[in-house]
Amino acid sequence: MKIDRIVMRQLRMPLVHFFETSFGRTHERDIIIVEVTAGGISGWGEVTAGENPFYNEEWTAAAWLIVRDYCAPRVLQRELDSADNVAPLFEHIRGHRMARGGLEAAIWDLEARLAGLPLYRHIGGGAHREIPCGVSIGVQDSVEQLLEKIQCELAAGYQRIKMKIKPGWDVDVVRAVRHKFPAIKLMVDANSAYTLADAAHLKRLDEFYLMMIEQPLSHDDIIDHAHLQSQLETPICLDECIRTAHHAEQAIAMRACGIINIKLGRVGGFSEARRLHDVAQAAGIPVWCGGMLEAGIGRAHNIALSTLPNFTLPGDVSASGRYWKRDVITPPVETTPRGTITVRDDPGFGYAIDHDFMQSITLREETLA
Ligand code: OSB
Ligand code: MG
Repeated sequence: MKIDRIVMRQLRMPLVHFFETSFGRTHERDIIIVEVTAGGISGWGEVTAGENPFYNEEWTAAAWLIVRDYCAPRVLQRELDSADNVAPLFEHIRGHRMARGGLEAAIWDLEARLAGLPLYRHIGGGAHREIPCGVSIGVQDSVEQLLEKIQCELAAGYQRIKMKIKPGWDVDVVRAVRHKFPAIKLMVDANSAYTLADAAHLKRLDEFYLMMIEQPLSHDDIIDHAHLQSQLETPICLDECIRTAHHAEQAIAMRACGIINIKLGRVGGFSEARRLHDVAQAAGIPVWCGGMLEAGIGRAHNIALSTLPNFTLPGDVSASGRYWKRDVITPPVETTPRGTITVRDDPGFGYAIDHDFMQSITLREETLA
């Protein structure tokens, strides 16, 4: 396969509801879509970086430059024998895995289409034909609002609820949720808002029999998480800390977590995501697929990834309509009343691009050849 053209587009998409984490509130997303073309066939990828360098060090404006000036030149007009050989071409670049992963995933999608295969098959997935879905609910303006939102998501069939926590919005709020919903699968995500000095406070969450506490401590500190895990009953799930399969090996060896959230962008694409999946599976550590408020292309890639066998817990991949009035793919991603997404068998990521709509929300576009 030889890529003869790359088109980068930056889209602006307002969220249906704002999304608040411990690091801030997002009202609209600025999303980079990468289209790679070989012999008239296009593959598509999405860069999952946020608008600001607050989740990790990446953000949209920087990711644009990394893709354009560092990643694209390494693959354009070059004979590639396999999408699996793309990530090593980007290893020379430090960090910026979401930017690297957006282009890498597009090339996996392209290769699947050239072979006439659905992407999930092409990456070796297909263990699940229906993926179990949970939702991630941000910090709300009031506890009543949060309870109402949870009620609404449960009514839609979602199998587990993740709520964001931060100092001042944690133990008491979780208590209120548990009181109203004693039997649901419930977990919390702190996005690195605490330190080891908060260990006793976090230990108070043990009484709510949560499925897991996601990334309570620093975004780059596996060692502190190991110290915390030794003091908690509740399993820790690592998100931000795990950028490579090797990080997962280290975290597992140190008993820093009992569960891992895999995000395609955070680890730099499908090759590393698969390796990480395999490392966790061999160690008996379950994984689930995280989300970054993706538009349809990133969402569809997450669905494909979630069909690998060790994705045994409900992830954060949910219906397009929870995020967007209109998505860039047709049909939009929808869930069954059982709180699952049915995997589609069309070639590539399985959905059609809504080109006219995408064009109408494109802020800038650049063609590289
Ligand atoms: O930590 O999982 C996270 C959104 C933005 C940044 C980080 C995270 C999230 C989510 C949302 O939890 C998941 C989603 O619904 O896409
Ligand atoms: Mg998280």
